[in-house]
Amino acid sequence: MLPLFVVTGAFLVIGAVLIGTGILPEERAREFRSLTDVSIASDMKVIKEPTLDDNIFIYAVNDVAQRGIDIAQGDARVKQILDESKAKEATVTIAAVQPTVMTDRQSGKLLHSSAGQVIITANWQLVEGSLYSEPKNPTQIANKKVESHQQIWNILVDVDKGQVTQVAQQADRVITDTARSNVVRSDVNMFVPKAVLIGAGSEISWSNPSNLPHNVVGSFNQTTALDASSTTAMIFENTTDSNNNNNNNTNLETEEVIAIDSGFIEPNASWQYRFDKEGVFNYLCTIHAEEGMRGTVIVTRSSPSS
Ligand SMILES: [Cu+2]
Repeated sequence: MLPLFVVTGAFLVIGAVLIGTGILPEERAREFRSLTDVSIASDMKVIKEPTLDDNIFIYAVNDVAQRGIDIAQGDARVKQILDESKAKEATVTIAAVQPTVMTDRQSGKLLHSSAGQVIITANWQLVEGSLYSEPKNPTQIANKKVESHQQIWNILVDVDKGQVTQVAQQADRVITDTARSNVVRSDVNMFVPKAVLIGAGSEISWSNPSNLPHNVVGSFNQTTALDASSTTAMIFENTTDSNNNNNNNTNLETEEVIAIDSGFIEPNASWQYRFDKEGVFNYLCTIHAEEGMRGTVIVTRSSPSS
């Protein structure tokens, strides 16, 4: 199998490359077919993957950028941001997208910019005013009011001096919507709801009511038989589980990973995918990965009674 973090890494690199071009990412990304056009080889470093206790995802575009994260994490203001986000059970993404590293042609030495940038994004969602922390079946929350919140901080660091030079908070984004059955809304720049739980054979539709294109890219890890009681743990534990040496294996299948790429979902368009087998699909919008635009679909065995 292809480990998820490798694939994810490649997707995140796309985002980083796009940021670096200065062209609107949406325009550039229009040309991409993420799964075929981009080499997986890169300096991209996933520093921390989310766990059940600590839903923080940290990555850096290269080793020098990673120093920016270390510097940022030592800063009191950044610590406060992370503490407050944790209290809200937010999904946090910390992305070090700078500095540029280049090779000096004459000396062959690696050069880098001392101005580092770290983007921290906190996402959290509410259903009828309560934190949406456990994935639910979309039919359970259909017609209920869903609020999706996103806060982004731009942290500038001086990599050479080892200091945070600026902490700037962008305006909060809030999306309020009425949940619809089996629809995930792809908006600026969040998936709402961020995680859903469905039975095998169900179809999910990703709508795009925003004025930007988005995509749905990731690995559908068709893991062993799941039941709803173990699904929460599966969100984060599906990446390296290769030792399914369970003897009680009548319902177990060979682990199989399907790479899924929606291509562009244009404004006012939608895209559907039917999940025939149980498993976990962790995905992101490659264009807005650095803003934590990611989601999860958990597919359980369809209930025999339904
Ligand atoms: Cu997007």
